[in-house]
Amino acid sequence: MIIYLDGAFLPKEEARVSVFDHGLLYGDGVFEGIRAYNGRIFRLDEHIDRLFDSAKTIDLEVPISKTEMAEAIAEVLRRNNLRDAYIRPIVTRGVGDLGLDPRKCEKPTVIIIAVEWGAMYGDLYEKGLTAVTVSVRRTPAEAMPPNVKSLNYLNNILAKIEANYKGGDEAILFDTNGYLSEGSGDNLYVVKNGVILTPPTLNNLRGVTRLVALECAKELGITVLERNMGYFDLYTADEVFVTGTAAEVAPIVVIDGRSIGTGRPGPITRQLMSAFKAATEQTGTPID
Ligand code: PXG
Repeated sequence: MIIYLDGAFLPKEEARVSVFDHGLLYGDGVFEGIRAYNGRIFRLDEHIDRLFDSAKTIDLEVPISKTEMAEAIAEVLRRNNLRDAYIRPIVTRGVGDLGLDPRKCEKPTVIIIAVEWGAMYGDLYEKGLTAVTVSVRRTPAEAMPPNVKSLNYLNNILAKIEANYKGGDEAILFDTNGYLSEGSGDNLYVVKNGVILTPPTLNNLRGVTRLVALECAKELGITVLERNMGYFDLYTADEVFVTGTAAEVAPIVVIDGRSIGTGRPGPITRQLMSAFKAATEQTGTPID
């Protein structure tokens, strides 16, 4: 396995970062999760834009350009002979001292890891996932904007831990106002009377898959409304599904023990699953 680290392409064993890197010490850094399908990187520009926007928000200057980042990502895939992959670019604040002041960090660390990875939920795409709502709230935008894909994922990890204890495949988080936010690593949608409802993106991550799913819905002639929602909307939905680079489009059929709709993946979710699959097969930035 070849890893990109600060301009070099190194074997996994040699790709090491300092214990004084603020990415490790404070979660001070940003990352992305990108997929490649059949030799093409899916929505590469959108992911790179979001990486740079995340960095901008935390006042972190990415030491390479967007074009160089795109080229480095493609090169990692080429060097590892990967055509279907999950790609993880990371930019940390870099090496500093044991104080949190980022001015002590001279230069950001840039890492790109790529691994072979298929469907995240296996046979659950057919059966549907079980989800549980969790007590931990999504970090409010006025504290740490959920739009920043930062290296501090403890908010999401606490949600995942709670879901694990409660026996759910995925966690559903509310924000501090009691509105639906998102899953631990994916965006959330409710289908009611043929309309797709999804929370506005102030209290969740502006997912790239969300963007694609909404484009697919538009092409299919399905109305999408952004709306603040609560428990009621979730439990009384005809269908619920989540989207993410890792999860892709995944149906949720049980929430907190309640069966959602028919208890089977619904027709609108299924339509979006195939439309999304087609998009991954037909578009993307070629690796070569
Ligand atoms: N919300 C959150 C909090 C995320 O982390 C998404 C939504 C979906 O965004 P995209 O752009 O991927 O459609 C994400 C991204 C995992 C894992 O292991 C998932 C993400 C990131 C890191 C790990 O499930 N999802």
